[in-house]
Amino acid sequence: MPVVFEFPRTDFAGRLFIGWTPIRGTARLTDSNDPFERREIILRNAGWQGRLWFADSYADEGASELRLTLPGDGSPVEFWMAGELMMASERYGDAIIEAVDANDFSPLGTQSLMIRVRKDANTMTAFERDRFLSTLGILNGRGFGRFTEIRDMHQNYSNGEAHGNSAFLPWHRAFILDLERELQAIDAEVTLPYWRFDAPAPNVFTRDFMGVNDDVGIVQFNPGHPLENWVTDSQLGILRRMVFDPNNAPSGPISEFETLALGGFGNTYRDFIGLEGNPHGSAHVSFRGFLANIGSAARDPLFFMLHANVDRLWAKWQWLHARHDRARQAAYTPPFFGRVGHNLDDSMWPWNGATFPPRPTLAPGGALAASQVTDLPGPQPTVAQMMDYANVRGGEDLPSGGTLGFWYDDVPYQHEAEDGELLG
Ligand SMILES: [Cu+2]
Repeated sequence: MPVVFEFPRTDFAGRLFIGWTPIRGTARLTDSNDPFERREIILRNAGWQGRLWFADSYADEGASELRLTLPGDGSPVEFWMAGELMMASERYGDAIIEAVDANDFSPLGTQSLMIRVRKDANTMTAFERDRFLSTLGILNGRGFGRFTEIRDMHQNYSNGEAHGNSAFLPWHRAFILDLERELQAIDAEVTLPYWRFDAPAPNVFTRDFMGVNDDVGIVQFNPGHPLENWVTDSQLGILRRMVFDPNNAPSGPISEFETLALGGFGNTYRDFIGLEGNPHGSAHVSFRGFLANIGSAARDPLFFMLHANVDRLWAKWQWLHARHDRARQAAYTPPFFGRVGHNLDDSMWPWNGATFPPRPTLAPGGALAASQVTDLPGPQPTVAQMMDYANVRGGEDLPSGGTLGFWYDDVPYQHEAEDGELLG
């Protein structure tokens, strides 16, 4: 094909995964014999699921098509693109950039990719659901897999690092990201779905997804389900009994609207962190079994979907109130007495391996899993590194490497300027 695309960051197999954060790409001509030729092309969507928008500069409003003029000398021409909100991919290659001739629309080149974002577990497709479950089952490996270490990171001894203090949200953001990256190392097309605990999720509490209650409180699955041999702490099965009707939302957790509204927790982090009690804690105790206690909660894979929603609420609150800047007290408030692990520049346990008091005496799991999509936050994340997960403050300085590599299907990307004003 005469038009070739290039992007700063692809995985080991040359695959391109993006989200809502704009990335810079280039297109160039490879077949011209005339260095003074200028060929008009159009970039457009040719996929059947994931949809992109394009722009010729970072600051420009995106559109579903973009006209570019490529010089005959083969030098690359820059453009910007991102996934279109709510139009994410289901699988790799269902989003395609196509370059066509601006005059006769003849095809000149394509690039397949995936717009990979976290989705609502209740509305994800059976295909997405089964891939997610299958990676989870592999990670658990009947109790012999890497999941054991992930589970051990969230124990009673983790309490002072992860709960009841400022870094509750950053710590759990890193924790579920660690799990998601482990899943993606097994299948790069998987993301961690979120369970909206304030809305009915009848498709989640089924025998082919997260299982249903039985009489003794062990979750039941269809035969052959990837989680049917789930083992944690040498015990087979997931102890969970719902105390709500699976066709309704649990009655405890306050709604997303109440969580995010100014009349709810308000627009400062100090107040917003109150969500640790309700809805977060209330969602946990909507069940008996593993989820109801800190020391056992992470034995239930539903934990990670519950926490993906807590994290999504934080992400949405950050977007609503422009709260990604570490320099602003309203975006992050360290604790009064500076408990280590909760200040902006503190590295977080267990990824930092710290075992000196007041940290726990052991640090399971090692470094945070790496990503094919980004170098951030590195093996030993700090509290502050969790804040601007989509690089809304980076602008064009960090075209691809500035994100943590995850997005939520309903949380938009919006550039946040120096003064905290929202742009774009
Ligand atoms: Cu927790």
